[in-house]
Amino acid sequence: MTPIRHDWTREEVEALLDLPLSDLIFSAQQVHREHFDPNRVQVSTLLSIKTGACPEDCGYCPQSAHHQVDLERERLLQLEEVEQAARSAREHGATRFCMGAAWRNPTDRNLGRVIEMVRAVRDQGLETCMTLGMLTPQQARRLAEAGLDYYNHNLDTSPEYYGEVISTRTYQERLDTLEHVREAGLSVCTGGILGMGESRRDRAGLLQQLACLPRHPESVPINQLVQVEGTPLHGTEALDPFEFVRTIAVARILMPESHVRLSAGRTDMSDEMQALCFLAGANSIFHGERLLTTPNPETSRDRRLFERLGIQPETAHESAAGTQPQGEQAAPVQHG
Ligand code: SAM
Ligand code: DTB
Ligand code: SF4
Repeated sequence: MTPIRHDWTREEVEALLDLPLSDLIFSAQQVHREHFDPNRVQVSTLLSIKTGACPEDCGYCPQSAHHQVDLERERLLQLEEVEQAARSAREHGATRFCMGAAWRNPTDRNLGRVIEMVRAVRDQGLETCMTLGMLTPQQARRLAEAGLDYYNHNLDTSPEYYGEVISTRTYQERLDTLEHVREAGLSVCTGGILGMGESRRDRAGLLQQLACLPRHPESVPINQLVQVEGTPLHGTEALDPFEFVRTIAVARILMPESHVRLSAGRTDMSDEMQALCFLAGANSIFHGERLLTTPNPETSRDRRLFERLGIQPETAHESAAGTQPQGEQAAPVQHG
């Protein structure tokens, strides 16, 4: 069994990224099969519960008030609208419902309203995930007490490249929120965005940060930049698709027990590219025709892709088993 490490050096991570692709995928597949059924993929659906007018200046994001983007702002949704969207997500096969708000951080009053949403979505038998910006330790505890399962808070890129993309907060603030989330007992979802003009060394830096957290995140979303007109990163040179696949494979090797999510950007990927990502160890996706504000593949295309690849969606029970403390997971699935 591959040991779980938290002491990866940047050079070690870069050496993995530099491997011949075939060797890299082979290693990633070996690790993947030790810990997961390779033919199962966890499925989540996203809903933007508060859209646009965000005070942060993230260069990739259509929801920042700093950029001129053609986007309709929406206030915090009503509870009934969230309940309806969750019902539809469940009917389309999602086991987790992820709610995102364009906030730097929630106010305590807003937190009260999102807590009602967590309770309502849980009552429908779905796992819950929220991404609301920075949290204080007390806010993280309130969410955990309400029964929230996951909190998403991305590191996005390497510590050195972060300032090129965002100026309104620091990398350390991101790490602090992740610590508050972990200490509150929530499952952690954190990853990044590729294709923002970063170097391979930056991608290694992001992966090193994630893999050297005191406990690996249960979920690691790897997004490909969705280029939106009016954002500063619109027009960035597209990333070589193999570079994206390599990053997924290295995330799988570094964090053997984590779900690695093939996240934003699938609309721009061929079915063959997505299949390569699954081969490299990706084992979760966002399903549903919208991410937060941008398009995601049609549900019929995803269904057909799963059929063609022989992939079954993970059940809620299976995905909950993956959130046990590290080294204490259920016995790995045997194949062959
Ligand atoms: N405001 C909160 C925050 O930033 O943590 C939560 C919502 S924010 C939209 C969630 C994540 O979406 C960001 O951390 C970023 O990684 C991702 N994201 C935003 N815009 C994106 C884009 N154009 N392409 C890919 N990922 C994007
Ligand atoms: C994550 O890593 N990707 C999702 C989710 N976590 C919240 C968000 C992607 C957003 C893509 C741009 C948009 O649709 O606004
Ligand atoms: Fe705001 Fe989150 Fe978008 Fe940054 S990524 S501008 S914090 S919504």
